[in-house]
Amino acid sequence: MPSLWSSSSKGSVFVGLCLIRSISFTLPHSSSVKYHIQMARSALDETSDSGAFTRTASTFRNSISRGPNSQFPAESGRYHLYISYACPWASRCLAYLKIKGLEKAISFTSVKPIWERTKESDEHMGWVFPATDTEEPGAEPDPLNGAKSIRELYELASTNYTGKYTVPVLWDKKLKTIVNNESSEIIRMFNVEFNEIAENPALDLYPSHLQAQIDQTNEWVYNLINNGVYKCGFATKQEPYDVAVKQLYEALDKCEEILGKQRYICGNAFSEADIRLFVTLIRFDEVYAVHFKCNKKLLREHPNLFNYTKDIFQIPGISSTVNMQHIKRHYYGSHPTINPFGIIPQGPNIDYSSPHDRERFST
Ligand SMILES: N[C@@H](CCC(=O)N[C@@H](CS)C(=O)NCC(=O)O)C(=O)O
Repeated sequence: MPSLWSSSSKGSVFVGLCLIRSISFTLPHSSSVKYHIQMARSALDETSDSGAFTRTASTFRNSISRGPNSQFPAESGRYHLYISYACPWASRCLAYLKIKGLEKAISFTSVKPIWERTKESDEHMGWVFPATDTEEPGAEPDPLNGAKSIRELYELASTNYTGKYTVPVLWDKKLKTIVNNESSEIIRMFNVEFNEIAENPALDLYPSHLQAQIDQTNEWVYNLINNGVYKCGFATKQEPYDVAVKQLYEALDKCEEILGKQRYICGNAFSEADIRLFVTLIRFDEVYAVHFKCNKKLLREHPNLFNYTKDIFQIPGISSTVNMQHIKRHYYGSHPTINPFGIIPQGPNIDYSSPHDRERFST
């Protein structure tokens, strides 16, 4: 397979890699479950012939639960969360881990920010661990399996896995497998299933009276904003880019209007929908505006959205989940089809710990 990193043949290589095939397989520890996945080796392969970015679904979809007969019971010390600080999906899991007070119950490790070769025998580029504690501030060697890459963890969990090697990965130390690699499900587990051991069990970010509203908000926020910025950035033709940008800015305008009337996106109570929106907003001006060509209007030109982002950043525990060095180095350094020389823009270095005006709303 030709290398995506070969600058002399970028265009044709990219088109050549846009082959997505289907495959069915069974994972260990879930004998009755057949997984049907779309083969794509990285996000860079997820562009169709029309030039539009289409994300493939996550594969490992087991649940940790409090139930007595659970295959994956909510035990302290049993699970490990593998993340990249760069990744918005992994960061929302880490945000939950922090605000629910699960740090003693669930350990976590971040990989290095810039994708590297994961094997000598092929060209795949992906998340890798540093060799030592000091090599990369914020990242650590894999403490459980001594894996060199996230890919190795997927290969330990399943011998015939051929999908993407994504973070987050929720790992079971006892069964030595991946419980779940879908962040929207991991955060729901963290919200309630560990309440007997969480330091903050009373915090419910998906309360029953708000569930319908949160689900409905998540739907458009995911499609138009969280994934919307990727649709802008990974489009390989003008038209899908134009469509994605239009939809993104309509959705941001909608948020700006909602946040002019209430403190949070689903009312005056902080909820799951806020964490899901926040992880994209915090990356917006530093990365997406430049790297993904979302520059029609900056986040800091939306007064309500900008102050809202600061408000959430200042919730205890959240700022520690934002490592802007990792975020910038990852995006600008890992997508050679978008930024072939890996130059990292110097600005804008926004201080999200500065005062905001969101206390004007009652909570
Ligand atoms: N559906 C997944 C998406 C995770 C995802 O796309 N992670 C990206 C990083 S932001 C990744 O690991 N990509 C690896 C690759 O594309 O090879 C989730 O929300 O958990």
